[in-house]
Amino acid sequence: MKKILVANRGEIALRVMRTARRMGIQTVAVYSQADRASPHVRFADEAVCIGPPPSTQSYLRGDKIIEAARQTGADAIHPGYGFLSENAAFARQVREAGLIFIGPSPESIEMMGSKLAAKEAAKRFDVPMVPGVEEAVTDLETAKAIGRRVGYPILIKASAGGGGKGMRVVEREEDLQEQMERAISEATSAFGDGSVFIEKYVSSPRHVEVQVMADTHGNVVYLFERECSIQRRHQKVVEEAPCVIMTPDIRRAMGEAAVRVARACNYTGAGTVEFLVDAERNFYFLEMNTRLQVEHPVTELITGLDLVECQIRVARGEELPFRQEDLRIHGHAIELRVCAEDPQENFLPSTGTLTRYRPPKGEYIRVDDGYSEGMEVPIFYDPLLAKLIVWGQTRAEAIQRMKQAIDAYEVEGVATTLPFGRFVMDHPAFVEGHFDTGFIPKYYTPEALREKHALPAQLAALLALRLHLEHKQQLSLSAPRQSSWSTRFE
Ligand code: MV4
Repeated sequence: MKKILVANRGEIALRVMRTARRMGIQTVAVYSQADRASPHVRFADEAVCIGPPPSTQSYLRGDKIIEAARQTGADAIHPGYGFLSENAAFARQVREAGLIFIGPSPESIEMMGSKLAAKEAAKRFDVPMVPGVEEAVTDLETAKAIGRRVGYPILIKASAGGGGKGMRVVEREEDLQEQMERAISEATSAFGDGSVFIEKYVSSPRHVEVQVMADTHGNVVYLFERECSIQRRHQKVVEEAPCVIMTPDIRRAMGEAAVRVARACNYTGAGTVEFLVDAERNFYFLEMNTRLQVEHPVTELITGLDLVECQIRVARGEELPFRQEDLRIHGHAIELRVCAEDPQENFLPSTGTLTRYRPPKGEYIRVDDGYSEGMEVPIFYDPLLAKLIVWGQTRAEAIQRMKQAIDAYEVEGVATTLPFGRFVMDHPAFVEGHFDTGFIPKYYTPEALREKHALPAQLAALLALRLHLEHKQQLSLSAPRQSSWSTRFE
């Protein structure tokens, strides 16, 4: 493998290219007209413009991307995450063009893309599953029978959905018919596939996922777990590794279950197996993501591995250079997604120019970003500006370092999720590790953030007033109001 084309933009394109370069591999960037001046374009050895700003006309155009690979003589394509990364047809076209797709086979992507096929495969490999069914439910009577068997509330999910898309909670049998009809019609119009299935609804679960890595020689290992419960509308905001509620036994059981899911679909490369964990720490398979994930750096910081390097080695046909028993967890890592969104305004995307952009630096701080000062944040793509990742010997140390890093991060021109990250790091429930997927709806309000901001601002105003009064006092010989002010400020 001599030259890799990265079919992505922003921080992940840069992150993949950095590893490729370190491994002595040439890099090719593709970019839309909105990204001409982007760091990923400047960093790459070569770059090809693939179309207008909207991703449907650029980053989602598999044909143009494969053509760019041909033009530049790239022999492999890394899809990053999002865009074409879990598109089985694209993976197949890459292969048919005689190029290497740095990722799993089209067959694995396809199987895990269907949540029903994934459940069926996982079930055969003895992976714990939420009580429910592994086949499409089309008629009301079957649905009622399942509801009675598993008990309400239940959840109707779209087979072609995933990541929270196309889910409906049903509290009582009386609501079942209406919700079924809606779920089927929504799934049909959103995904072109009306298949739905039913699971018992697990209330207040934690979202814990296991990183797996598989080579083409039959070796599959798990690289431990990531806790991703701090989510807002199915968008993760804070991730950490390891997960605080794990015991060595649960970790091994979950890791081995994840490896079985990977084996069930003949997986190769980097993948993530998602689980729900209930209050009794039972875990249940949810779905498998057949790509490198946004939050992979926390796993890198606790294992010491470079997951992109592993992906490239596996894609070259090499054997994984480690076995399960060689792997250990070192310390604790936390990631905050720094998005151009305004936490004061219901996380509305915030676009504009980065008039000031100074990421923090330090031995235990890693910033994966794709922007620099002076750049415009385009409206066309994902609002992720950067990922702020910190490492500590302990979780408490990691939290402390994250707070310092957030405070040192300077961004002006667009609103970001940095203050929200500070809110999470300061929250007693987070600090104590007592949280689940309900954390944000339960604790977060824009007012809570405003109050936190208000206190330092009030103190600064009071201090300024005091200095002003002291100054005035020095100028006048008599100070008639001194006593009343000093009782207030001292
Ligand atoms: C569930 C669930 C409760 N019970 N399944 C949401 C994303 C998709 N991957 C599956 N999801 C859920 N499935 C059962 N049977 C609750 C969720 C869920 C959730 C899961 C992970 C992270 C955040 C979440 C927020 C709300 C609901």
